[in-house]
Amino acid sequence: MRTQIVIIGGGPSGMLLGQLLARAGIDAVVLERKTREYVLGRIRAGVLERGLVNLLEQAGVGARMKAEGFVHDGTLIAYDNDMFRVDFAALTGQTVLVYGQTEVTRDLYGAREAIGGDTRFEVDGVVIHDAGTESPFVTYEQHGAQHRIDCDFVAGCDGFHGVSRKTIPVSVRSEFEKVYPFGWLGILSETPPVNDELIYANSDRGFALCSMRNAALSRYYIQCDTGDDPVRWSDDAFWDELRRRIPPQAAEALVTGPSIEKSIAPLRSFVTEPMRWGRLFLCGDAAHIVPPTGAKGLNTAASDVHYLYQGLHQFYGEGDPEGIDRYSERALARVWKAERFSWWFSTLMHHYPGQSAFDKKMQLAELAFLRSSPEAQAAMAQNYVGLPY
Ligand code: RFL
Ligand code: PHB
Repeated sequence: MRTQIVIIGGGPSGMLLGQLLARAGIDAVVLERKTREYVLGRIRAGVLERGLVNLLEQAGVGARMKAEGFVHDGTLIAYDNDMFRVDFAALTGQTVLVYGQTEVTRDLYGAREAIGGDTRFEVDGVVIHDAGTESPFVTYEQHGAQHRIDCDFVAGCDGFHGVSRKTIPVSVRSEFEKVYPFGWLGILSETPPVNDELIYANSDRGFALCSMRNAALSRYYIQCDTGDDPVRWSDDAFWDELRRRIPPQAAEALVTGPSIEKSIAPLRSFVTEPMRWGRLFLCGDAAHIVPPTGAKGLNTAASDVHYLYQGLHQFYGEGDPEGIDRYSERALARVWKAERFSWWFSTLMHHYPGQSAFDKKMQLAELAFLRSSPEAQAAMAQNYVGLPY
């Protein structure tokens, strides 16, 4: 068969791109390795920038997000048993929306089904052929049968472990990586959030984050060792450790309960360049990873989708390749700024194994500066709410 765009990966990047293309009358087939239930079972991002919110509205999936998402106009930063607030709305005139990636993906699946979009689940052995030529095609296996799809372009939206990035020859690919010496142990619990805004906490015992999905569903994280295993953490042990890392007034207000999900995520900064090779475009985690501090992963995936969608729209609508030709350059310019912010915020907030007393003093001095300087807070807020596309 033939389609205009083969999208590899049915995560948020692939589904958002598919939906925007469909609304512009551009055909795409989405190939996803897992089942729909598996994808929707992954608990990931929770904070959406305005740019992503706008794109979801443009894709026609804004209704539930608008009704159920929580507008956050600031965040709390804790250190030394105390907290201060960064007021996004006052400093930037903008806010963020707390609405889970699971719900975003569910809404996108619903919308794609409603328009009869072609999404193929449980595909195996995806191979991208001839991406360096004018006539690429993709082969894969599904339920024991071999398939081939010819297309104009391939969008590699298959996450960090996908095949798309590896299809770009090593001779043209440069990779930049930093692996942090810790991970995040996260739990989801059906308890009211400890606070109506997120709390990012720097403590001598390690970083902690109090987040949420809705008024009755909380998401908490604590920094852990990279080799740690979630099964070694009982719920009680998690809650006790969280209480020790957040200021006393938050620890006292914390409502605990059984966890309904518990997992560990490693922390990594990673960028591959270029994000385009011939007729293959990389989007989202397939091209870059950020540590979750600052909530930039899904939001940076969204800015890629924006640039790629604009480029394809310009190509099919006006016959002008300028947008796809400049895709990699435009996407990377914004990616690197999100990388910088996530790296800065991670470095500021975590306890590093073997951290010297001097390094700890540097973190505390920077936190004290951030607390006292409206200009420093404005720079932080500007990055947190999302840089313009
Ligand atoms: P995904 O979500 O990894 O989706 C890729 C999809 O491709 C499929 N796939 C394949 N399909 C076919 N053939 C193959 N060979 C394939 N290989 C893979 C996979 O099954 C999958 O369905 O990438 P995408 O779409 O680019 O989306 C990126 C986001 O998921 C990611 O950036 C965020 O979740 C990162 N992130 C956060 N981002 C934010 O913006 N705000 C946050 O608050 C935030 N919190 C987080 C996070 C990530 C976390 N973890 C677990 C990594 C919190 C955590 C704990
Ligand atoms: C989340 O709610 O999962 C979350 C929120 C903010 C972050 C990272 C993760 O910086």
